[in-house]
Amino acid sequence: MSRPQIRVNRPMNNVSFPGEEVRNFRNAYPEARKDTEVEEMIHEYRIRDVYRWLEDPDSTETKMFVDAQNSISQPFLERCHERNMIDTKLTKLWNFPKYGCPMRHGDFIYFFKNTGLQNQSVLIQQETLEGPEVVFLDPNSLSDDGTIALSQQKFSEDGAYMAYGLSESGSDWKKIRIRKTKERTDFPEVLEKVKFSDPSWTKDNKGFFYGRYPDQKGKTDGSETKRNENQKLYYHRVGESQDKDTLVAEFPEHPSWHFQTNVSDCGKYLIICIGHTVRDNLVYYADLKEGQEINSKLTVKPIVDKFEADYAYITNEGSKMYFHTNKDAPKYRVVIIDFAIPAEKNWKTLIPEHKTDVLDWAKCVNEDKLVVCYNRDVKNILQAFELKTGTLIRQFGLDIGTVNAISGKRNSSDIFYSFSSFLTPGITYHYDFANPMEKPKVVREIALNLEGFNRDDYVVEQVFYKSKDGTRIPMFIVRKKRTILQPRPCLMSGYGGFNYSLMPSFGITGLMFMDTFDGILAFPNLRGGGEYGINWHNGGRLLNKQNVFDDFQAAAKFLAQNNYTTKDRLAIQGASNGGLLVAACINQRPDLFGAAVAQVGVMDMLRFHKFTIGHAWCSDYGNPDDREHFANLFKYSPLHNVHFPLNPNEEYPATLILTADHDDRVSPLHSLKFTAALQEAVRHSEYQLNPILLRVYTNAGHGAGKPTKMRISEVTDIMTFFKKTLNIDTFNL
Ligand code: X99
Repeated sequence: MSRPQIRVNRPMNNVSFPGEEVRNFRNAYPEARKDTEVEEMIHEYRIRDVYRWLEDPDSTETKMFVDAQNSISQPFLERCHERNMIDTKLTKLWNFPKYGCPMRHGDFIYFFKNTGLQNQSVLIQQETLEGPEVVFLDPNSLSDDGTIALSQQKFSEDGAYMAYGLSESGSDWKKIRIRKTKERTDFPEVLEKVKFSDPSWTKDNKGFFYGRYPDQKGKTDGSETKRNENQKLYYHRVGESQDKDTLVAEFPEHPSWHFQTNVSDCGKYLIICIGHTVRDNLVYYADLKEGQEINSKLTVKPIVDKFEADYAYITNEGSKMYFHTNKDAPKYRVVIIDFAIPAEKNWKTLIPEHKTDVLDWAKCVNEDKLVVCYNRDVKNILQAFELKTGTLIRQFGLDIGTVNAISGKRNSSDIFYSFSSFLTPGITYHYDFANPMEKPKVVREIALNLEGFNRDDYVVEQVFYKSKDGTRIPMFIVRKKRTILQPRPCLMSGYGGFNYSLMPSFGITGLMFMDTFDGILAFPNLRGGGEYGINWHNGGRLLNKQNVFDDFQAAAKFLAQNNYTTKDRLAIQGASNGGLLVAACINQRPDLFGAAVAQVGVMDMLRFHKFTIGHAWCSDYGNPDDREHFANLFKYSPLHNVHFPLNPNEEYPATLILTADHDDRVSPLHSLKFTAALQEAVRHSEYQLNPILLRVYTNAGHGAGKPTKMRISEVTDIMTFFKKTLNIDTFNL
């Protein structure tokens, strides 16, 4: 083992403020040791992995690398007079009360509320919508810095108990506790080693099923990189310790399997949806006999035993089970599978696939109604159908935007649903099927009272542009109304993967960018997403993944050609799979972008499957152990495609790479290795004047549950970075 060799050539603390250095950083980057001995033959490729040592998060050398990077990026982002002004404005913009969608459980109504700047939203309990608000669970009281987040909650059928998961420092790991809803006190037990699993209560309110991972050596706090394998299904009884839990199902021959369970609405079945990646699942079930103790393994029977489509349980009438599926329906349908005669030829379609719209989800309420949400050209449509006949009975009017949440129960006639869009932070409606003639009532509207910000000054337009292969790609553009378009600073964000649809949503970051820089926002809906169903996903995954990058690059060209922006004013941003998108695109077309922010990205496409839940992404990326997929991944893997800029067109845009020490979804090693390789590649190029910076946050993870204070500070970093690196002509604070 060679000695740590991190050298910061020119510590930035020497750079004087306020005349700080913005360009020409090449000599400042730390020199990371290249271990030329790590070399392997994979398929017919000889692959060197000189920064393999950065995969160990605990080594002194890795910690020194992170410190050295932060010691450059932090002063860059913090030592400028604009930062404080940006921080002050952002904090002001953020400070308005936010409300979640109310939900009824037992005798109470619950909803999340944030007064404005609270680190974590508080779960409020009420007896009636108009009644007093009682604090039911305040995560802010659980830690000083707001890093303990409430990451899941499931109420028992009678509403007497709430099983809830707490996550620390942004990790995917959860600790489950149970709260009595009347007393607002907890049972003593804490269930550990839980992730990727929602509890499902049995209808006798005595306990719930949940997935647990085996004990592992070393840490289990989210800073470790160990693969998540061998999840098992357990039953927990309220009031007992976790070691008394009953193992109800395990599949040791399939270590990658993970489980989503539902206790059927009638209580007589446990439906187990089994995934091995993040796409396609099997359906198994077990009988739950009334009054019978769950104290041994359940007998599970397969209904769907091939990974070829998605299935999600909606409700059931006896043995007739209603599923949301894309089996033989790329835009999804509602199908009835009778567990008594499960052969596929006996399946009945209740709501057939729509010609153009994607059926996103369906929920059973009022005993006999299905509330169904569609996606039509990246805008949601909400409708109600008869459960018995599949007849459309109602259309809920909605503006252009997204249904973020719905709450309702099969045995209750009313629903709450929340809507938001680019310029609408949130409206919650109440509708009661018992009074079908009454219109949905607005129960809460999040008000934006921002000084100087008038929603009517802005427009949202949807354009359709042609990608490299001629495919028509939708894109939302949000901007100030103007009589003539003039090139403005533009923030373009993308994701393009995992069948996930990037729907219109409200964000303070976007508002801040538009207001402060007189900027515009662009959201292309790239292939690989779910916007047009499974064929849209297929168009941007596996051997088609390059299409996603082509779609993003075509969007940049469209925006410049149509006078929305110019290359030196165009910033791109993406997180997670979107971080991969940004990194791949700056490697492929550095000439199209002025600045780039890649957050928590997947950067080493040859080894992503070896860490935490990475193996589950083979459904989008392909399996590197497969020769053909390996060859494809090698072509775009950000780590393996950095270049030495040979001329000004090959200069990388100003690039900010962000990650966090407790990100156990996408391990920080991806960003660390990519930064080391990228800085090394550009180090001796006279054409690389834009900075390449890495910032590693502490006590933070992939993004979920991040305290408001840290969110604001991260957005401040990003905005400060843009202010210093983009061509910004207006600075309005
Ligand atoms: C995931 O990796 C999801 C992980 N995950 C499960 C859960 O596999 O959160 C699972 C099973 C049961 C309950 C909860 C979970 N995802 C979600 C991908 C993208 C996603 C992800 O986070 F599919 F949308 N990635 C990070 C993909 C590449 C970068």
